Formats: sequence, structure tokens, C-alpha cells
Amino acid sequence: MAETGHECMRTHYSKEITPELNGEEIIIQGWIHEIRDLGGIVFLLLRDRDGITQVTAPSKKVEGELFKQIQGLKKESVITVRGIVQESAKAPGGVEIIPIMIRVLNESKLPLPLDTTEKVRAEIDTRLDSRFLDLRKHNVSSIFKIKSRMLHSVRMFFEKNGYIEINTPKLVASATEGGTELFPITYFEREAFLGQSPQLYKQMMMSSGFDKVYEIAPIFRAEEHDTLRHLNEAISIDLEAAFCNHEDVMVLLEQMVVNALKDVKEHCTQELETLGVDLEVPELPFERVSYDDAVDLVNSKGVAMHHGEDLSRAAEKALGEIKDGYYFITQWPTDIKPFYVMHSDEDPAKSCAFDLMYRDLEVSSGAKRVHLHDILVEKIKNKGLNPDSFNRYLAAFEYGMPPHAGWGLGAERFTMCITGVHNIRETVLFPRDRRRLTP
Ligand code: AMO
Repeated sequence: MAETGHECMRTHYSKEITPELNGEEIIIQGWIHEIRDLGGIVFLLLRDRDGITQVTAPSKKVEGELFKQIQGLKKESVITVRGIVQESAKAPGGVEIIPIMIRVLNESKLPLPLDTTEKVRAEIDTRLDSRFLDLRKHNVSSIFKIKSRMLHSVRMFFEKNGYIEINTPKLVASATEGGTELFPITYFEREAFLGQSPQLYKQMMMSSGFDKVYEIAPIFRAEEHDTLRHLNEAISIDLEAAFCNHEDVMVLLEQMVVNALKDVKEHCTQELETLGVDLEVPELPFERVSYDDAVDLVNSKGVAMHHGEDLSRAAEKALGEIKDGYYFITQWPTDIKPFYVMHSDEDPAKSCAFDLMYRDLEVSSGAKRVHLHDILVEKIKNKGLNPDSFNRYLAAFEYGMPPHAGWGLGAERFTMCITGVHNIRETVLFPRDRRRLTP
């Protein structure tokens, strides 16, 4: 019978229970991971956020009523166990708990829609349908602990370097990025869209005198295609810095990446081990490959690519076969980059844009921006867009806009690089893709 009250408080998480606690009375709380009744002895594995503790109930040591209660417990029910720590060479972690009292806080329904042990592999769709159960598995929750640590270290890095966190609107009037479609929404009596990128707002903040800003927030992209690397809602880590050029912000980006990798390696040892990842921290600086050289590399792998084209999936794969770690692709053709990207002074057909790649995956893109009003208007027109629909943005360029540069890095793609998972959906608690809007 489950209880409505909750008077016992946990004294230890599983990973805090060590042989040094031998003989001490403790309270643990969590889910019943597995229960094995061998007649004279019942083994119960209790799982909490950090690990698994074995509760051992020999009929000779445990009082009769309690023993019967343990035998009747159901997998995945939520329980509190009060018991004595006992050193045991055979138990996981070298300790087991001899129970004195067990409270059922909530009983689980059986059968479960999804197995919560890591032994049984299920299809990703089945797992995502029952994501709350899927996340109980430590190999799944480890990805999110790593993502959380990565985001923490990114924030710390920005703060240390004098960046101010901003929050920009996600309900917007117009597009910023070419290529992907927008999600239209009804905004009272008119049409609006979900923001694809904080691009225009972070640039306007440069005219506001904030100098160095960052934002970590959702972006919405109406990608029609269903791939292992695209989401319809993703988290973008965005940065913009005034009085800087593209090279300055590339240095910042590579430093931030290395800093995050070091930090995750140091603080997520258990999670990386659970995932079987030996995280490599690359040397700085990352290699810079010009767009023209990248095209030649792609062609050298037998994948046809003309100068002036964007990287196709086949081209990315070809590069991934040659490049093993992180590298930049620089000097992209101006024509295939958005209107806000500055062209090179030496050759206007080339832009001051860059992408950061990890093997065959684009993780970030950025650029030096156009800060001169008339050139920006010209570029908007060249893209077939109407400058009138950008008038509030353009106004920020007429009254003292400093030169500036910035980038956007996909938090999920970066998490893929760190954890080694191949499907981007693995890095989102409740992913939004072409077919999925629930849970
Ligand atoms: P871009 O469109 O290249 O650039 O996006 C920047 C980074 O965001 C991530 N990303 C995505 N991740 C998952 N699913 C998607 N559909 C998706 N779309 C983008 C990628 C990508 O590299 N405004 C510019 C950035 C800038 O110049 O500051 C922009 O949005 O990791």
C-alpha cells in the first residue's frame, strides 16, 4: 500500500554510500530497479539519480513482516529504505543495506511500457514515447548530465570573459536565416513567426553599447527533412561582440569549446564512463581550412562539388573521412551566406564567414557582420528581400553601429560531439522533429 505522507528524508545518494559507513544506519530513496527473490534471501536493487544500491534481505536477519513486504514489492515502485550499511565484497560498490524499514511512496503499474534496465534495447520512437521511463536509465540520463555541465561551463566562460547574458524575443515578425522555413503563428489579428535565430537582436545590442553579449535559448526551424542531425526546436548558444572581427570570435569559440571539453572531462567522469566515451581534448588552435581547399578535399574523395555550392551531406561525409576532430572552414563564398555577413575587402566574392566542424558535422557558424547601413540594405535587396520589413533593425545601423562579429553554436550538436551519440534526438529530453510533437 502506498503512503500519502513523506516523513523520511534521504540521508545518502547511492554514490555516497561507501564501505567506510559500515554499521551506520542510513535512509535511501529511489525506484526498484530489479528484485530477485531466492526464497531465503531477497535482493533488491534501488536506483536513484546517481547509481544503484543493493538492499539485501536474508529471511534470518530481517523481521518476518518486513520480509513478506519486500517479497511483494513491484519493479519501478518508489520506496524509502531505512537500513544498516554492511560491507560486502559481492555487492556493487562493495556495500549492501540490510533493511530495517521500507515505505512504498508510490507503486508502479505493471507491465511497464518500456524496460528500464539497459539490457533490453528498444527503438528510439518507443523510447521517446515513454521518455520519462527511458530517462531512468543511467546511460540515457548521463547524456543530460553532460549537456548540463557543458552549458554550465559555457556560461562560466562567457561570464569570465565579460559577456552579458541577454534574452531576446522568440515571437518575431520576419525571417533572419535563408534556407530554412519559418513556423507561422497567429499573433492576434496578424501573422508572426517563431524565431529562427536571435541574429538581428544580438546585432542591435551592439548598437546599444553592450559590447559583448550571449544568449542560450531555443531556435525554431521548420526543417521539412527528417535527419539524424536536424531538430525543429533546438538550443542555440549565441554570441556577439563589438569592435571585433571574425578571427577574434573564432579564437573565442575554439577556446570555449576546449574549455567545455576539459570541464566535462573533469566533472563527468562517471557519465562518460557509463557511455564508454574517452573524451579527447584537442590542442589549440583548431585547423583553418579555406572553403576552396575544402571543395578540393571533397572532390578528392570522389564526391562532385563545384566552387560556389554549399556543402551537401555527401560532401560533409567526405570531409569527415579526412578530418578527425574540430576544424574551421573559412572564406565562404559571399553568395551562399546570409545578408548580414560581411564580404572580404580583398575579394568581395569571398565572405568573412566561418563554420566550425567536428568531423562531418557542422556545430557552429559565424561571421564578421555588415555594420554599414547602405551596404546592408544593398545585401538585403540582393537576397530578394524587402528592406522595409527590416526597418527597425536597419535603424540601429544609422546612429553609430560599431563593427562586430559573432556566432551561433547548436547545443545539441555540440552534445553529440561530446557524447558520441549519432542521433540528435538522444540529446533532447523531449525532441521536436518532423513527426513528433508529443510528449
Ligand atoms: P546557423 O543557421 O548555421 O547560423 O545555426 C547555427 C548552429 O545552430 C545549430 N542548428 C541546428 N541544430 C539542430 N537542428 C537544426 N535544425 C539546427 N539549425 C541550426 C547548428 C548550427 O551550426 N545566425 C547564425 C549564427 C551566427 O552567425 O551568429 C545562425 O543561426 O549547430
